[in-house]
Amino acid sequence: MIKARELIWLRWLPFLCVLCGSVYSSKRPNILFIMVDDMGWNDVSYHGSDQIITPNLDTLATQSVILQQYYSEAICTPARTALLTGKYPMRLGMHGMPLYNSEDRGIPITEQLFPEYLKKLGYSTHLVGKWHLGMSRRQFLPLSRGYDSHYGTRGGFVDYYTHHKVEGWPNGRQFFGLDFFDDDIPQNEEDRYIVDALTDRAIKIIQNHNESRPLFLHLAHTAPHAGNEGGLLQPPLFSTVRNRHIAHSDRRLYAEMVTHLDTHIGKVVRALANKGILEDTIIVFVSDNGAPTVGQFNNWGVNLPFRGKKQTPWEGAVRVPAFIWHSSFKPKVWDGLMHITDWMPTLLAAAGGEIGTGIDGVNQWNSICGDGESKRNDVLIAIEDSATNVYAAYRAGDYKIIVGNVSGLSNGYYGSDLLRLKESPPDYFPSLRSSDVAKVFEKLGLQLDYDQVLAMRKASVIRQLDGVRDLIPCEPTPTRGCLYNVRQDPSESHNLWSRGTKIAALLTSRLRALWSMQQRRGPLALDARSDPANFDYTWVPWLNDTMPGDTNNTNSGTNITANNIDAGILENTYLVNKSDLDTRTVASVVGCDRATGFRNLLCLIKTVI
Ligand SMILES: *[C@@H]1O[C@H](CO)[C@@H](O)[C@H](O)[C@H]1NC(C)=O
Ligand SMILES: *[C@@H]1O[C@H](CO)[C@@H](O)[C@H](O)[C@H]1NC(C)=O
Ligand SMILES: *[C@@H]1O[C@H](CO)[C@@H](O)[C@H](O)[C@H]1NC(C)=O
Ligand SMILES: *[C@@H]1O[C@H](CO)[C@@H](O)[C@H](O)[C@H]1NC(C)=O
Ligand SMILES: *[C@@H]1O[C@H](CO)[C@@H](O)[C@H](O)[C@H]1NC(C)=O
Ligand SMILES: *[C@@H]1O[C@H](CO)[C@@H](O)[C@H](O)[C@H]1NC(C)=O
Ligand SMILES: [Ca+2]
Repeated sequence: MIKARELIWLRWLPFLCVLCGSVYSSKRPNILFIMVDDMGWNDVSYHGSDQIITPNLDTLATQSVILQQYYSEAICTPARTALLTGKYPMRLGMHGMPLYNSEDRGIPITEQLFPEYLKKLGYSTHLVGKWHLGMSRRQFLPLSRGYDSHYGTRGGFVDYYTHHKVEGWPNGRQFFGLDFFDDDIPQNEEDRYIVDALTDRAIKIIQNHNESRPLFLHLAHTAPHAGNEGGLLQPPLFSTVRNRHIAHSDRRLYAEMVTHLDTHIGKVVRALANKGILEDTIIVFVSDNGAPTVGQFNNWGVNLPFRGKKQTPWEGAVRVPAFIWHSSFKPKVWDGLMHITDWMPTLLAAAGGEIGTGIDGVNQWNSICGDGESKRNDVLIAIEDSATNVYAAYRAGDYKIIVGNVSGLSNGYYGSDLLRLKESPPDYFPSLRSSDVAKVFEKLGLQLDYDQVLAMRKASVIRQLDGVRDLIPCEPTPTRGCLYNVRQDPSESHNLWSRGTKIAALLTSRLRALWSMQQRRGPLALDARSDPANFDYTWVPWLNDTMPGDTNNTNSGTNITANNIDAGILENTYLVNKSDLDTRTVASVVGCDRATGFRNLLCLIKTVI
């Protein structure tokens, strides 16, 4: 007997051929790209946790390709830069500290962004939610960068109810005003909970979509990022409490936000089904970076079993929930290495378009479709060169090094207390069955299969295979880094630096080469002319596109002029040794020494040299 699950694949078979085969048909898929903000690995239930139940996401995820080795950037602006350019943000001076609203900086206007590529393929392109890639000049805004419409916020975060941002400067000054727009029009009268307002707009875009064109809907929720300092946790006020079983009050409020987000993502999927375009829509779900469990703008999200938190070089900052759904996909947990820069070439390939050249992202489409090997061997995880911290992290094959100065960062394990339960959580499978997504799937002939869902869920749990735990977790010093086999040791608790000197040398050398390609950033430059008090308490562009920058740290114009540190701090660190950068090659650093026993690395070298 053919099971329901198989039936739906038969039913959707035509799309399977269109999408996964090399032959491109004239119908381009719709793309719903959902990015949530600051959600950690342990904040969804499909990774195995019974604490915050996310039935809509789990129903989708367990019918998807779950990306188990997916890396994002450690923080908002770099993540969004990488997504929309396909480049490591350090090439564009967009790495490190995220943008202040009052900075005259954005993605260099010489870059062609992902929505611009899609527009050339005929897509109708909409951003609903957060931008955070420049707002000092109109030329930096979404409507100048390939989006037909933008509804939402231009900066890093806002209050969930007033949609205002309070920005604190390092010198103690405060600026505050509305940051919520419908294209150019400030939304002063809008006072709905932000998740609801964004969802409503996303649904309207789907309902009004003219199917003669394919749809790109980029839904960039601001939740569950913290609000302003005075209201970090902002659960929906008038909805039924769903998480009484969580022992810690703050964690419970956070869970209410996540549950609400999950429910509303279900509504968007339902809208696609009602429109009759779900089968022909690719749905991507990702978080932009790991949760800030502690510290500034903490939201009580949890990244365990990963180490660290947002804005660190540890896995907790960059290994985030990620999956891709299409009706033609056979559900699986894909173990291939993937980076956020890969989305642009991958989804452009799915759309039958040009991939773009000179980028760091690689096209993973056929690998994801066909359960193939990853098309990438390595990931540049972080390069931070701010005045206070200089560090970098890099993964090649299964190995990852962290070098530089991480003192002052959060290098531990956070949130185990937050995971405590005081009563039983809702039953898992019935929760999924009653979700919007499950009901929509049922209507289309896909009945959730208990064993299949549990098998997917089990396969997406992170397993710690290396049982050795250092007494004191490694932190890099000026004379040595930390080295981990993150496939065996995803919690980064067993440092291999002294055992694996050749690997460490290889990875350090390649990291140096990458580091030499970075577009350095000048010191933080904030412009008081941005003060919303000058503009009826609204954050608006305060510079004309043609006006020269007040500082040398702007990315406007054709030249990037961020390079105004002469005796830069980098020269003082052991990592950047100019004489090393040019001459060293991979081969000269490490021979193919089979005796080390690190067979995986040897394979890697073979493919790299
Ligand atoms: C959709 O777009 C096509 C082509 O531009 C147009 O002919 C058609 O009238 C549109 N349909 C609706 C419902 O607006
Ligand atoms: C490391 O950074 C901290 C600030 O975060 C600084 O105080 C310290 O001096 C730095 N250490 C080195 C060796 O540069
Ligand atoms: C920018 O240009 C507009 C119209 O061209 C003008 O009205 C406005 O005053 C200019 N703003 C600044 C800050 O120069
Ligand atoms: C920008 O750079 C120029 C030349 O290096 C320098 O004279 C000027 O003071 C800098 N301006 C600012 C605001 O840093
Ligand atoms: C860009 O830099 C080049 C070389 O430094 C200079 O000649 C040119 O005038 C600059 N262009 C702009 C728009 O600043
Ligand atoms: C930099 O490299 C040169 C040549 O390889 C070496 O002599 C020097 O000691 C190195 N400097 C540091 C700080 O490692
Ligand atoms: Ca974020």
